[in-house]
Amino acid sequence: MSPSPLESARSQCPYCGVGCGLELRPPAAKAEGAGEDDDEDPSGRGRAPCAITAPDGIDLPWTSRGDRLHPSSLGQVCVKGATVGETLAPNRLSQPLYRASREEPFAPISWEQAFALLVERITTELATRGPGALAMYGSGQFLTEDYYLAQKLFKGALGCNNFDANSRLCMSSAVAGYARSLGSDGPPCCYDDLDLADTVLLIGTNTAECHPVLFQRLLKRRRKQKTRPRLIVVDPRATATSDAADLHLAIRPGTDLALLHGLAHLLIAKGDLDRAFIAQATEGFEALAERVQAWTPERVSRLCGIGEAALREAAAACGGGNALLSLWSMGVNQSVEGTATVGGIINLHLLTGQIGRPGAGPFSLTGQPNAMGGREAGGLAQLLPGYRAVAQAEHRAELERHWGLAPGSIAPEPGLAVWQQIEAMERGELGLWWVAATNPLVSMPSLDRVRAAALNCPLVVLSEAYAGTETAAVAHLLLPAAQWSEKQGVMTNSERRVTLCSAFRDPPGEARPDWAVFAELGRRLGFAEAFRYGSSAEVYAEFAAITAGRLCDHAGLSHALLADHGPQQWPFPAGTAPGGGQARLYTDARFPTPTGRARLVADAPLGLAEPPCDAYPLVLTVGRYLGHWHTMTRTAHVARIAKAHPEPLLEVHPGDAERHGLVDGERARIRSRRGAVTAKVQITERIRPGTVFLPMHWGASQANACEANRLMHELGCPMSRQPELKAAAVDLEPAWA
Ligand SMILES: Nc1nc2c(c(=O)[nH]1)N[C@H]1C(S)=C(S)[C@@H](COP(=O)(O)OP(=O)(O)OC[C@H]3O[C@@H](n4cnc5c(=O)[nH]c(N)nc54)[C@H](O)[C@@H]3O)O[C@H]1N2
Ligand SMILES: Nc1nc2c(c(=O)[nH]1)N[C@H]1C(S)=C(S)[C@@H](COP(=O)(O)OP(=O)(O)OC[C@H]3O[C@@H](n4cnc5c(=O)[nH]c(N)nc54)[C@H](O)[C@@H]3O)O[C@H]1N2
Ligand code: SF4
Ligand SMILES: [Mo]
Repeated sequence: MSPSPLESARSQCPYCGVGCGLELRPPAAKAEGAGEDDDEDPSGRGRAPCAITAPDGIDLPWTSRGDRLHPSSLGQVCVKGATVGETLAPNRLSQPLYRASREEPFAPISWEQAFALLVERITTELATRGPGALAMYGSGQFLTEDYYLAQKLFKGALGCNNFDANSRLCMSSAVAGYARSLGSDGPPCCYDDLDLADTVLLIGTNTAECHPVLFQRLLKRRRKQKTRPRLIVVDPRATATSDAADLHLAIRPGTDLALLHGLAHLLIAKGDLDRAFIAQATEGFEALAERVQAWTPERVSRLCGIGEAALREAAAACGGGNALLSLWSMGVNQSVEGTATVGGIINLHLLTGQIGRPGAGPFSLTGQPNAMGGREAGGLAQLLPGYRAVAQAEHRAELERHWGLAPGSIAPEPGLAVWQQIEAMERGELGLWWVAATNPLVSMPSLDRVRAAALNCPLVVLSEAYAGTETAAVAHLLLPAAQWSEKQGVMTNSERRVTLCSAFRDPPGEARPDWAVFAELGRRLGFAEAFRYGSSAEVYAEFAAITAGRLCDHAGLSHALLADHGPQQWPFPAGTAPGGGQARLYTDARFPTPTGRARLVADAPLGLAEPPCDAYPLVLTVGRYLGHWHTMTRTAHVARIAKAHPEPLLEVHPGDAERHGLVDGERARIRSRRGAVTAKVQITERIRPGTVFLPMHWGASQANACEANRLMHELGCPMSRQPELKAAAVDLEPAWA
């Protein structure tokens, strides 16, 4: 699988959903002077490191640089992509480990023994309690092939829809919102729209730090065109993103939907609408007009805590026939009204006809590198592969035919979303909780409850690439995973572009690709034919065929085509010529709803699930730093990143700091209804009064640990089941008090 030592390899960056192309070079090639012409973002943060330090050639880091041939990123990278080579070898899990109880230390076992344990547990549960006692919690960091085989194994072979993924914490409101308004999931835009938009509305997204290469693309155009695009940022904090904005609406957390209704109110009041588009391509205008009537500029500006003039300015920039591009991520999705807020964003586009046109559309920025592929492969508890839904009988029947299963094999009820999996464990209803490529003991809300629930499950399995993660502390069986760079497969980025990620290094020790583990288990559970694959290319070929005729049509794609012709956008039906994928969806203003019309939705704004009160007077919001990736299993090993972000800081407004007796640089205790953590205080005007911010990255196993999610609650959006990970009510006090 590995290329000869001097070749370079091409892949998609395994971090964020921008999905930049990377060109990877082995240590020897680097030593020959490669890297001097690195292309990186103009901020200068992306320079690839000088990597050769160790004496022996095997574990030397590969180096990476932007792949100029990749159409999504055109050679750009950020600091994470540029340093990924340094993260691949250190601290890996290299053999299966097991312990019968959490009181014992882990001991090595063979894969043979590991599979025997899994088969025994699964067959026992199926025979006694049934498939409902099994659950898997996977990840947007799976390859599409990993995702697809997990669906085929759980939802198909085992008749168990309890597969959910960390995308539940990330993209599920976008998935639900697109489906509700447009009839299907699927971001309709492409990155070229960044170069064509007149107005870019960045709502609940710190694009500069979390999707840096896209943000640099916006800035590059601004440097050239001065007044275009106009940038409007909606975020309770000042961020590197809002620093570049023409207009920063620092709204009170949880008031996004009211703001969006306020914008719709102004557009309707001024008749600043695309009436022909509304008449031909939408439904629900009257109900929306009635709903937003009450959201007057006065009321909205008071509730959101922003000036009325700013609100009017934003409405004028969104309307006026301007090409409007909305970008959003977790500040919108991670909310009890996440799906409704996504609907509010899409409303603006439908009212102004700004969708399916160059430079325009509602563009959800996906977080993880293959969150999109996960959606395509059916990787949430209510989905099936090919943008299909468990609840639809004809979709289940199609999959049963594809998979050669008896009619009725796929259970008709959606499975347990991840928080429901936690509750099921609390009640003792799960006999197997299999976690793969995610670290829930850092990233889930209500962490103390998650920990106790996991300890109540008799077999917790963790498929993981690295040793010593927080989730390993609650596991019985650790399966060493071959990770990106060591397994071949595809990922889809935010603009629906599919990139083949090649295997260019050998996995450590006995580590295996996740898809190969799922296939082997399927064969051992009695599905020898259905899970007989010679390679991941065969797995992908099967998946691609299943998507034929669906919106996310991959049927014309294969590993071979992607290797020969580079990354391609879907829809890509069979017979499409390379480069012939579709850049934008809905260019004909027809939508995949029963009527062909998109739906204007009109929800009542509800605000936060846990609003501040006398006992917990502040809103804690939790997000990300530029350099670190989630729970730091990879980025903690990069010296340059650790130096840039040595520790978590609690951002507090000066007035709040004074009220709570806090001193800059000293430690504070942050308390919510669920627990308390401490962190160093950073007093700053950049955060809204009444709001404080912590990063999500430092779990219990890190130096400077600060388990922010012990404070967060699990209440989620009723439509998407996405938890409100952006807001919990907290109180502060000096840590020495
Ligand atoms: N550097 C880095 N980049 C990443 C990741 C990473 O770990 N590190 N992870 C990737 C993943 S999986 C994801 S999902 C994305 C996340 O990307 P983003 O969503 O951009 O990142 P966050 O920092 O979680 O949150 C974005 C902003 O939401 C704001 N916010 C909080 N509450 C509200 C609110 O009520 N309304 C509004 N409008 N805004 C609010 C926060 O102040 C924050 O600045 O990043 C991806 N890229
Ligand atoms: N309060 C708060 N909480 C949040 C968020 C927030 O904004 N605020 N954001 C949420 C969001 S959007 C997300 S996406 C989650 C992210 O949270 P997690 O998914 O828990 O974070 P990661 O650290 O990316 O975890 C991925 C794990 O998979 C391992 N891994 C890497 N590659 C492979 C592989 O190929 N196979 C296997 N088996 N393992 C592999 C890594 O070592 C790592 O331990 O956090 C969520 N939690
Ligand atoms: S912007 Fe995202 S995909 Fe691109 S190099 Fe940075 S982390 Fe990787
Ligand atoms: Mo995410």
